[in-house]
Amino acid sequence: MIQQAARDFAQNELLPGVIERDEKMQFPTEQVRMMGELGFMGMMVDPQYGGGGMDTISYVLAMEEISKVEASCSVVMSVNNSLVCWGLETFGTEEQKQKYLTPLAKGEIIGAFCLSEPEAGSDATSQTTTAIEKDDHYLINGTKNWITNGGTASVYLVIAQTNRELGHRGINAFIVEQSWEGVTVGAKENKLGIRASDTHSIMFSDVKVPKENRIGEDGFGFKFAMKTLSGGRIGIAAQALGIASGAYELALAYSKERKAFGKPIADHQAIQFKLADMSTEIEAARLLVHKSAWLKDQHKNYDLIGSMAKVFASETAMKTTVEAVQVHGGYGYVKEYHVERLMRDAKITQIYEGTSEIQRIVISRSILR
Ligand code: COS
Repeated sequence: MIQQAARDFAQNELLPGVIERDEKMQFPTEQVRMMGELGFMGMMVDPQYGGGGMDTISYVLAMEEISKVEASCSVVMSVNNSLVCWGLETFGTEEQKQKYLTPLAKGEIIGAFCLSEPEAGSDATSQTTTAIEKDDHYLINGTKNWITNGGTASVYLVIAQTNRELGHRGINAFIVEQSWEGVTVGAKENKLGIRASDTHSIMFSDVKVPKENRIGEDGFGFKFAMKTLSGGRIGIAAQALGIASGAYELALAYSKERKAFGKPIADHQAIQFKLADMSTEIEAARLLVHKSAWLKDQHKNYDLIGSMAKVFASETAMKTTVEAVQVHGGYGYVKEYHVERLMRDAKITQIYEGTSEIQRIVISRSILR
């Protein structure tokens, strides 16, 4: 039922304007509001905090369907669910959950996760943003880059260095409101893909953050980021899977319609083999995504399989979308046929929430441990 609801929403509400939003870099404001109403913005959050109380399997099913049509929309959903809501529900205080998690889970407001910096993406321990303790508050200074939902979010989870001598054990995570003095939203990035999503740099200048807005114990910030990103990778793997399966479904349908040399191109072995490879890799990616979601639901360790799912699904998305454009020939290169957008959208899944190279580090460390 959840899969069907997400599929209907994507086909009826996302498909009609998706090309225009991509071209104009127009944030899907109305569509994100509807996702909140449908319960897609806080799917796994306990109903007592305004969430859907669903499992991770339900979440990845919905992510796949929405990503088949508009990855710019599913990234908003992924960041809000996997990073912001999960992070707050798992590690936040009761007051933080009442004040911030509840409106976030209902989709009344949107959240963002501020870890990356101009000089620290993969090397996440090298944080230059500082959070200096003063009496009853911290003062935050620094710049965060590539922040998804940067302009639309009301609430940021910000990772910053409090005590440099302690290295990653001196890093903290904070809840910061966009409206607070000293927070500046930089220009919107003009991106290759997921163009309708809202990516900004965020500057913090002497931003006064009350101590009760720190997440977890002093020095917990890096572990907070790592644990949260581990689950985030399942969401992005599901997004990549959706981009791949969306492109494959379009290529399959087109191959039955388009004729060349007197017959549908699906009757030519060159196209048949492409479809065979695409569907096989998508099925393998889906099994990894579902296994990682299932492990999370069983409260088992999902770091390894989540990274495997992310690297495999994102590389499948890239390969599949390139082939889907090829199957479409010249039509694949123009916007009306959707596959060129899916190809551009696929690329980011190999980069954000841990590049493919970072996933390979996590995987190899785990198997060699
Ligand atoms: N869960 C909990 N703790 C974790 C963890 C995880 N998944 N991964 C690492 N940690 C902990 C380690 O246990 C270690 O703590 P202790 O010193 O107390 O044992 C600490 O974090 C530092 O880990 P490590 O020494 O492995 O750090 P490295 O600098 O070698 O970096 C990687 C590890 C590369 C895996 C990490 O920096 C990373 O994931 N980088 C990518 C970040 C990212 O996704 N950026 C994209 C931004 S979001 S769009």
